[in-house]
Amino acid sequence: MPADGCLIDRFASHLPVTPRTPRLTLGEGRTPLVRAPRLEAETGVREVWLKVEGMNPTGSFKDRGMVVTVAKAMEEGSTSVICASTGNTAASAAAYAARAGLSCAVVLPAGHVALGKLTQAIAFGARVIAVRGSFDDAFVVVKELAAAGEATLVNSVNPYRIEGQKTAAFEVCDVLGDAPDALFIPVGNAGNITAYWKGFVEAAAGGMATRRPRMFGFQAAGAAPIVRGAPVADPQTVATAIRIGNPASWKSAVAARDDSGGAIEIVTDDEILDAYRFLAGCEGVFCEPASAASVAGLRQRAKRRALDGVERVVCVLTGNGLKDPDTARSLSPSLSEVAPTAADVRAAIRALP
Ligand code: AN7
Repeated sequence: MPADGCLIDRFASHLPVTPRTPRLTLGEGRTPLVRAPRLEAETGVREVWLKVEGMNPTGSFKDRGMVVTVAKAMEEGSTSVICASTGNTAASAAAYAARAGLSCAVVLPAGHVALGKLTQAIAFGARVIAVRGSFDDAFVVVKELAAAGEATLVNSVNPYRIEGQKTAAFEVCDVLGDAPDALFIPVGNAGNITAYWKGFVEAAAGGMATRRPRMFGFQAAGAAPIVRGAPVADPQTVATAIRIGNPASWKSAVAARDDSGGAIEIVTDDEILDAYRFLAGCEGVFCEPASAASVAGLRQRAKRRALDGVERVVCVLTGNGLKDPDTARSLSPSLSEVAPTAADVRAAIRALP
C-alpha cells in the first residue's frame, strides 16, 4: 500500500475509480492509531488501540467516503450534491463540494446538530436547511429531491461512501500488521460498520490480513432501532451524531454483526459521557460523544467479562471533540474569575476538584 498520495490514489486498486476520476483531496485518511494504556489497565485487554478519525480534514471519518463520492459525482458530470445529516456528513459534503466547485445543500434536524458541525457547513458555503423533525425525516426528504434529479445524494446509501470509508480498515491492518481480534464502533445510520466490515473482508481476501475481526457496534439507548428490532420514531440521545431511528444500512450492519460473530448492543448516555470524559482526561484524546460509544461498549463488555479471546482491540473514534463544544462545556463547572494575583489564583486552583 503506497504510503503517500491522496486517499483515492493510495487505494485506487481497491476503489471504483478510473484514471479519469478527479484526484480530489483535502488530505483525508492516514489517521493515527493511538495505543490506550489506561483502557488496557482498566479492561484487562492486552492491546487497545484508538483509530482517531477526528484527525481527518473536517474532523470526522465522513471525509474518507465523501472524497470518493464527490470525485465520482464530478466525473459523472453532476453540479450539485445534497444530504441529510446529524452534522458530520453535512460538514464533509460542504467542504468537498466547495473544493470541487459543486453546489451543496444540507438538510438537518433543527436544534439537534452540534455547533461545530453547523458552523462548518455554513463556513464551507453550503445551503443549510433545518427541518422540524428528526434526521430520519430529513433523509426521506433528500431522497425524494435526489430521485427528482435535483442533486446527487451523498448520504451513505450512495455506494461510493462505503467504498471510501472501508479504507480505514485497510489502514488498521497495515499499521497492526493484521486485523485486530475485535473492532468497537458506534452505530447511527450504520454505514460505517458496513464499510469497516467490507474493508476487513477484502483485506483478508487480498492478503492484507490473515483473519477478520469480530464487529461490535453500539447504539445509544434512546436511539437503538437495530438492538430493539424496530425503528424508533423519536430517537433521543446526548450523542446527537447517532440520533437516528431508522438506519439506512440496517441490513448490512446486521450482516456484519452475524458474519463476524460480533454483536450490536446498547450503551446509555451516562456510559457514553463517562467514556467521553475518560478518553479526554485519562488518554488525552478528545472525541465527540457519539465516538465514545465505542469505548463505552468496550468498558461495558469488560465489566460483564464478555471479552473472551479478545486480546487486541481497535475502538473507532469517529469524530473530533471540538465538534461539540456545548456538550463539553455543559459537563464542566462554570469558569471561576478571580483577581490576577498569585494568592487568588492559587486559592482558585485549590478550590477546584
Ligand atoms: C461522529 O453525519 O449520520 O453508523 O449524518 O457523525 O455510519 O451513521 C453521522 C454519523 C458515528 C455513526 N460517529 O456512523 C451524519 C451521520 C459520528 C458520526 C456516526 C456518525 P454511521
